[in-house]
Amino acid sequence: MPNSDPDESIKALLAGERRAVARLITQLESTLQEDLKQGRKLLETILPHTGRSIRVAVSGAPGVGKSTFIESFGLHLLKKGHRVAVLAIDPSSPLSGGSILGDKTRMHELSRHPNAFIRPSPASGVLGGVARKTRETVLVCEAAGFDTILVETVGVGQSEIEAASMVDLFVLLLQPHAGDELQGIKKGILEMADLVLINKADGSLKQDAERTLREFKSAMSYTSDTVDLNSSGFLCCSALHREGLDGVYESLFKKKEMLQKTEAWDQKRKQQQTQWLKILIQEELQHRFENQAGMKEKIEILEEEVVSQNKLPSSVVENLVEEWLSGKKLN
Ligand SMILES: Nc1nc2c(ncn2[C@@H]2O[C@H](COP(=O)(O)OP(=O)(O)OP(=O)(O)O)[C@@H](O)[C@H]2O)c(=O)[nH]1
Ligand SMILES: [Mg+2]
Repeated sequence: MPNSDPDESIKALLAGERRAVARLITQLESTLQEDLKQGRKLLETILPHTGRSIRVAVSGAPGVGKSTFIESFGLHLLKKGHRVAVLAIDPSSPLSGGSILGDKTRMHELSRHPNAFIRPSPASGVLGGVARKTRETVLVCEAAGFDTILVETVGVGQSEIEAASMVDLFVLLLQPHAGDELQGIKKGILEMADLVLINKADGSLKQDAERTLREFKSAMSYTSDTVDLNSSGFLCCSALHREGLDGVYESLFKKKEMLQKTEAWDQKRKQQQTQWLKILIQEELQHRFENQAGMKEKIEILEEEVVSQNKLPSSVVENLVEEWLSGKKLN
């Protein structure tokens, strides 16, 4: 990591220079404490410039068209004068780089545009977890003037929950004939959705998509008492043919206005902030505990003792933590 002049870095970041943005994110994802410290210091300096974006998760089963949608909708946003950052959360992303890198070919128009910034998921091995890094990446992008942040979730399950904990609005993509798929989608995910889109509403699938939308809406009105049909949007679109995107845009920004009027917007962000703090406390403690000199070996010995000497695990843990907190060398 080059030791660049912090004042220059700040200027470049606030001016929205993509290289400076990428550099700080890399620093924050580093496994070296020195890099992390420097990165955090920079991030703290630019913190007053964060928070002014609309943060949107784009979620859905593999192959539903999330990346294609982000390319089309991203371009639509650019046309409307927005600056767009695209991030990904992929809890399985290996150290060699995130899967959205491959997607850059799918987002090739967007990735070349000066007002767009695309960043793959942090690797799963990074200190502090993938979601924590992505939260910080959101802040960096905001300080650099990106006013719309799109977060693509990869894989089904954990990444959706994590994305939901850091965005303002949650978009769920479905396909025509999504009946079976819907059964597989946890009800919780539907309840998180501010906007449900039936994608691929084009060609021979167009009518199917419209029927799926009708069926879906009516099924929802019977089965769900928590999904508010009036405040959630349900639309058809074609990411590939770039159709229906105006409706998506309007729905999203209308919902944003509505939430901001009722202060639900700020409340949600405050809640997310305190939740983030709690997670960080847990992670930091765990990290320090596990990385204490001799801890690994000590735990191995205790595991053996719990089994062979039939010791009570809760007592063993209590003693171990006491020993750790007292600052004594482990023996
Ligand atoms: N007909 C049609 N095909 C689409 C549409 N959107 C995406 N596709 C196709 O669906 C396939 C999957 O699209 P992706 O955008 O990669 O889907 P994804 O959800 O990002 O997939 P993963 O990242 O692998 O989970 C590609 O072959 C796309 O061309 C659409 O609106 N209409
Ligand atoms: Mg994709």
